[in-house]
Parts: sequence; C-alpha cells; structure tokens
Amino acid sequence: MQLNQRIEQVKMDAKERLNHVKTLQEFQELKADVLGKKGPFTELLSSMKDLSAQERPAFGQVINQSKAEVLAWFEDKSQQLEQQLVNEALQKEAIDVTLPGKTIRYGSRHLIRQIIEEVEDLFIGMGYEVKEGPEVEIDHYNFEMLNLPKSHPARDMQDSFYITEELLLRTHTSPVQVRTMLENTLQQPVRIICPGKVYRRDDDDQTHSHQFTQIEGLVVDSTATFSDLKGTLLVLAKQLFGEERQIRLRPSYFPFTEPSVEVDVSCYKCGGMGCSMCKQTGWIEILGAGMVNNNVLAAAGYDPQKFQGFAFGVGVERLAILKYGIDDIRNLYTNDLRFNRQFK
Ligand code: FA5
Repeated sequence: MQLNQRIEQVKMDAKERLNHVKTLQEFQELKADVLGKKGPFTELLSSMKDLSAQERPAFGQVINQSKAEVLAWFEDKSQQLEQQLVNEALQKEAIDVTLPGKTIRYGSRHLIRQIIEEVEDLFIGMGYEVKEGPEVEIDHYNFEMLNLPKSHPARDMQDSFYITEELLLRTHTSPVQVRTMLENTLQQPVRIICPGKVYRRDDDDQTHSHQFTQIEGLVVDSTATFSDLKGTLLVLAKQLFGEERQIRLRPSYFPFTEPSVEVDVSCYKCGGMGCSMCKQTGWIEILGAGMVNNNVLAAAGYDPQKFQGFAFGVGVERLAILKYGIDDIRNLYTNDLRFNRQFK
C-alpha cells in the first residue's frame, strides 16, 4: 500500500473509532492507541526509512500534519465529552422548583404562657417588676404571714394539698408578695407581679381545676389607694378583653386585704344574659383584690403608719376562657394539639 493511502486510512480509521467513543475511559484508551508510542503514526514515521532521502521531508510533513489533524479531532471530542458530563450532572442535580415544599411543623408558646406574657408586658410598661416563688411552699408564707393563723376558718376558702404539716403545694401566688417584702430589708416601695402555678383540692368542672395559674400583683408605697387599684384592674380588663367588656367589683373577704373585693368580667358567651358558662349570673369571676391588710405589712417589716398598698390575684385560665371563648378549662391542660394550634 502506498504511504499516502496508509496515512489516509489511519486518519479515517481514527475518525471512525472516535465517532463511536461514548465515555471518557474509551476516549483515553483510543487516544493512547492512535496517538501513543505504539500507535500507527509511530509506525508510519518508522516506515519512512524505506523512502529516498528526497521523498522523506515531504512525507514527514504530511505525517506530522495528519497527526496534528487527528489530535485536533481528539481535542474536539474531549470537549464534547466534558460538556456531556456537565450536562448529565446538571440534569441529575436539577431541582424542580414547582414541587410543593415539605411542611415543617414548629412549636409555639402555650396559650397560658401567651397570656402571662401579655399581662407581664402590660405591667412592666407601668413600672412593675416580675417575681417568682416556689410552688412547694411553707405554711408560714402561704397562710400565717398573710394573716391566716393555723386555726383561722378562712383557710377553708383554699382547700390545700399538704405534703407535711408545714409544707404544702401553694394555694395562691400571694406568698410571693410576702417573700418579696421580707427580702426588701430597707423597706423600699414595692411594685411587682408574680405569675405561677397554684394547687387546690377543688373539684374539676368547666371553670375550676385542681391546678391552675395565677398572677399576683402588689404595690406598696406611701400613697397607693383603692382607686389606684380599681384603675389598674380596669386597664388590665380593657387590655385583655377590649373596651366593650365590663367589670364589676363585689365586696368580699380575704384575711390579707381590707377592704377586699372579688372582680368579675361580663360573660363572653351570653354577653351578660346568663348561661351555663356563667352559672346564669352573666358574670365570670377572674380575680380577688383589696388593700393590703396592716397585719400583713407589719409582719413583713413595713410600718403600716408609713406604708399602704393594694394587691390582686388573677386566674390566668379564667382570662383565657373569657378572651377566647373557651368552653372548658380542661382544654387548657389536655394538650390536644388541634386545640393548642388554634392559638399560635
Ligand atoms: C386568691 O387566691 C387570692 N390570693 C387573690 C388575692 C390576691 C386577693 C391578693 C387579694 C389580694 P381566689 O381564691 O379568689 O383568691 O382566687 C383568685 C382567682 O383565681 C379567682 O378569681 C379565679 O380567677 C382563680 N381561681 C380560683 N380557683 C380556681 C380554680 N379552681 N380553677 C381555676 N381558677 C381558679
């Protein structure tokens, strides 16, 4: 075979095989086959020894040109393969932005917590400090320091869970006022609210629970009056329930306040007409309040001649019931997520 023909055949053969290459590995193998040391071009160059000295340079040039041409085809193919790999990778990693996303469920604060924080925000804005105390309390702070000695009949108002003779689950948040006044050894004015859980041996029904939440409020200084108390409670009721809800104060009795009142808010369900929720009265009791009894001030080291004050204790669950029209207090404890999620 003529050398020219052999060169053409090598080129055509290389082109044909290159067209069939699909993968990078096949490409590398073919490149080594065609352009490597043992390949046809090396063989062509060595076959030039049979040519005359005049013919050699021209053929050498043809072989080198052909090899450069074939090399260029290989480079084109290499780029094609790289592009193909990139395209395949892009296709594999493609994200369908039109697919619906996965819903991520996230938690939220419980309704009781939300109301506590709403009340805290309101009172912090009026210069109050937030204080907390222990849920397991000593009888001395829960009752005695609040003008309720051991044999006092008013202890029956708060049926208690005793742990020992002297230790009980606190029945109200009022012991936190005692603790705060006692801590305040310089007898400075006090303005606090104290949220927390309390426990009573009450029978559970739509509006009563054996464990519930109270927020205590206490102001002690030289000028606090009953009208300040009334104004403060009105601000609280309007903040929570809106302008249209009414409150009423009923004379009441607490050993730790004198005078004492019970505060009711008009029933959300019947608007005051009377229904099963408000036991046909049109009102739901939300808090007890009054002017701090002189005995309580004196026991905590505050001179009743110089200091006076008011206090209140509000039931947070009752606030939730009224604010959101909840028909059973027990819904606040059973942790049914369908219920809880309504108050996100
Ligand atoms: C007291 O606990 C007093 N310590 C409140 C107080 C503080 C009066 C400071 C004066 C000065 P009372 O027992 O009325 O008071 O409870 C206060 C509020 O807690 C009630 O108005 C009501 O909203 C709520 N409450 C009482 N018992 C329950 C119960 N079993 N379940 C749910 N909420 C209750």
